[in-house]
Amino acid sequence: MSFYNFKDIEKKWQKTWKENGQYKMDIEDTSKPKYYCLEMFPYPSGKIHMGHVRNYSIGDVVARFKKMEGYNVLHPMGWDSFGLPAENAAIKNGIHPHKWTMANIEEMKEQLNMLGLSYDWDKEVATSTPEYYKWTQTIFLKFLEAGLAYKKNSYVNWCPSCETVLANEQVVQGECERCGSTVDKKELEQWYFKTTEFSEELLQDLDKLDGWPEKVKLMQKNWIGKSYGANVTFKVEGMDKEITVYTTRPDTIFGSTFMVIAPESKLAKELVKGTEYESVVEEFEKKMHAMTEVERESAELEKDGRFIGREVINPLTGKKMPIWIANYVLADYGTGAVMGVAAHDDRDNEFAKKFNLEIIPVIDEDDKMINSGEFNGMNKDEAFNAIVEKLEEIGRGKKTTNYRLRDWLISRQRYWGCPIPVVYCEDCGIVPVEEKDLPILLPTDVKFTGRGESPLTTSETFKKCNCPKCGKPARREVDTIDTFIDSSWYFMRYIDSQNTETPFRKDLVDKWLPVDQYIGGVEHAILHLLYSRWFTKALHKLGWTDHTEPFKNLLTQGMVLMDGKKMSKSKGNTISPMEIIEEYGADTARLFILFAAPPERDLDWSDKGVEGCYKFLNRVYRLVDELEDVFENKSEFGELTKADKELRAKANSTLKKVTDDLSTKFGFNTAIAALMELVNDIYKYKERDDRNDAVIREALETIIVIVSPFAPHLGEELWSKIGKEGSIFDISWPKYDEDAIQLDEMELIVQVNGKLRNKIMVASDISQEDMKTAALEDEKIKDFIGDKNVVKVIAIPGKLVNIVIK
Ligand code: ANZ
Ligand code: ZN
Repeated sequence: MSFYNFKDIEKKWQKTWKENGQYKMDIEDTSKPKYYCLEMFPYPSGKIHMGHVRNYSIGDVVARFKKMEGYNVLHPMGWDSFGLPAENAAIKNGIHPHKWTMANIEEMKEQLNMLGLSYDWDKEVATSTPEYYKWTQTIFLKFLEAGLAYKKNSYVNWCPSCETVLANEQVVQGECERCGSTVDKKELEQWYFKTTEFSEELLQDLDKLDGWPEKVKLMQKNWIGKSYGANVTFKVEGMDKEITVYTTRPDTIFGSTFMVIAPESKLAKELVKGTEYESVVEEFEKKMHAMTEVERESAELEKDGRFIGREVINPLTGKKMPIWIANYVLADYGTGAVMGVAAHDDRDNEFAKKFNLEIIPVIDEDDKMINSGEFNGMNKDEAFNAIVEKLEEIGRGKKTTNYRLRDWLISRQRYWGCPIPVVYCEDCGIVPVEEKDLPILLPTDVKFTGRGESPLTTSETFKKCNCPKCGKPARREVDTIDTFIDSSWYFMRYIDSQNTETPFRKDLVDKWLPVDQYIGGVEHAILHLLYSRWFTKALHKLGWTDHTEPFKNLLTQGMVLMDGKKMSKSKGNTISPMEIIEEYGADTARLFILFAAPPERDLDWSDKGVEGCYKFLNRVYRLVDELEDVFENKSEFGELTKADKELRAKANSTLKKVTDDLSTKFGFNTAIAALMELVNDIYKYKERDDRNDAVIREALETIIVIVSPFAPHLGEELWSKIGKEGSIFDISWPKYDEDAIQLDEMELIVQVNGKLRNKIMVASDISQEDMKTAALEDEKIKDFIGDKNVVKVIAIPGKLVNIVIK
């Protein structure tokens, strides 16, 4: 007799797996179908948290199950290791970011291994290593060459606390996604990726992603924000100038009585140049800088603006319309100018009321056009087309579509990121670094002041260089690349992580993409997933891969909660995975987190639940320990009793259910529940005097196989305990015996007035009462009974039911 010594068991198998190279896989092996199981890689903060445990336990079950199902499974792990925390640690503790990061990676890797995760560490990547970022730079240069990367001057989101610019996606409700500070605006020349190049593909291809949650697709769709409308051109009165507006409602043009434009636009400045309104625009623009884009787009925004002394002429009514600057008009959406229609747009209505501007309704309650000249009486949808046609005819308009999606601002004024491989030369301008000179390494002689420009400006060795084109002294770009770019292609690098010639081999990536199952937090629904999709499309366009979508199936796991609240350091309600592993073992931690809730749902932490899972694993261990002698004889099933048949049916139907739960629906919690039932049944069965060893062997093996993806250390231990050679993870997932399950049922003959009327299937252990009910409720029998009276029902156990009617 022995006991469930999880500490020794887990240590032993982790060591054995490592020594045997258990999880190494050959990416070139084509003898089996491929399966790419990927979990979002972590930022190496140094410690894993429960969210990681959940994410990686889910992935590990999928990877182990798929391998046992016969796939060649790629299951890699790595590190999203550039980013601000390393730099902040450098400022605070004087440790170099590289050193801090590498130490954290070592620590976290050890923790992941303690969870018994089946990663092939030969495929590992860390985005902050020159071996990785060399290729990020190569890709940047390819994008630059193809016009997918460019530099422009614009108003950007600026976090005053992180002292860096942020992409639109990184501004959450007006606040910095990282630190929560209110985001400012700043005019800067910055690098962009042309995300808008693929707006339409990014939208259209969402339809192909059947394996993605609808809510994630909807979030992306809204973020891309396609709208249909027209560009309409207005002449400026008394000036040789035209203004084009974008409108989704050309049908309302007869009701347009004023024009509003973005206060910070070039257009506003041009219109007032040399007039008394110059200072009006200047002052109002300053006011706008204190506001975020989100505030300005919000419906609650109190409308404000200024008349700027000019008028335009409405191309259809010929009426003069005053031009105003207004806080609710954004410079970089549409054309930055709007035709104000006070009667039909809420924002324009509020604005017109406040400043006493004319309000003309042009559509009545029945959606019929009024006050609209030749278009009167038309339905508004008809008028939409008719008016656009008219505008096109007179050369004043054109049908257009617009996207909310903007280009992606990728430069960051930070040290711990991938250097942008370009130099600035007085004579040649922006010059790309030559590919043979990559990687441009991060210098080590920088000062972390925590203030001002990129820390790279403090490195003399870095800044100075020679122009690759003309050889004259030049200056290196000191900004680094947004870390979201590092994580936009890591799933391709895993496939060919040791390649020293190119980022990856095309044939391998073509074979291994798309990722068959991607698993991660829903907080990445827009940023990371959209960027990765864009990257795949961009690389496809450049001929680097045949694929246009990176992730075939996506599972977004729920959060781990504590008393209904998110676990977080600031709330002081975190539970450390290491403590749980110490006290109960990794297998218990994994089992609990997979059992407590379906993966997409939030999960409430419960000490009782953990305790319960621990007890269950103990129970499994004791059961095998007590019965292991049965594996010493090789007896056959022989003549089976009813109890034998029932246990066989239970074992096989459990295997069937678990196979189905794991292969089609991530039913981890229901699979574990079924396993628990089977364990209970064996506990009862083993007390019988007439127990059958072959039946017990079958049931126990089933339990061990089923428990192994969830609790791999215990699965492996029990497998060897019952005398099996080799790893349980090298066997094929067993097939259930359909006949054994059928034994659970029997054919029941149903007679009406002594004549056979139907045969129905019922459980073989059915009671006499249930036999009668089953017969009476059968549809065919009901028809025979019709409206006659049932006088008597006779049940003969194991055989038939006779219904007497009159
Ligand atoms: C006239 C009009 C009448 C409008 C009406 C709407 C309703 P979406 O659907 O989001 O694309 N607009 C255009 N450019 C703008 C900018 N830079 N800043 C703020 N608002 C802008 O919105 C398109 C509508 O938003 C456009 O259609 C325009 O107002 C406004 F009854 O034109 B509409
Ligand atoms: Zn030059």
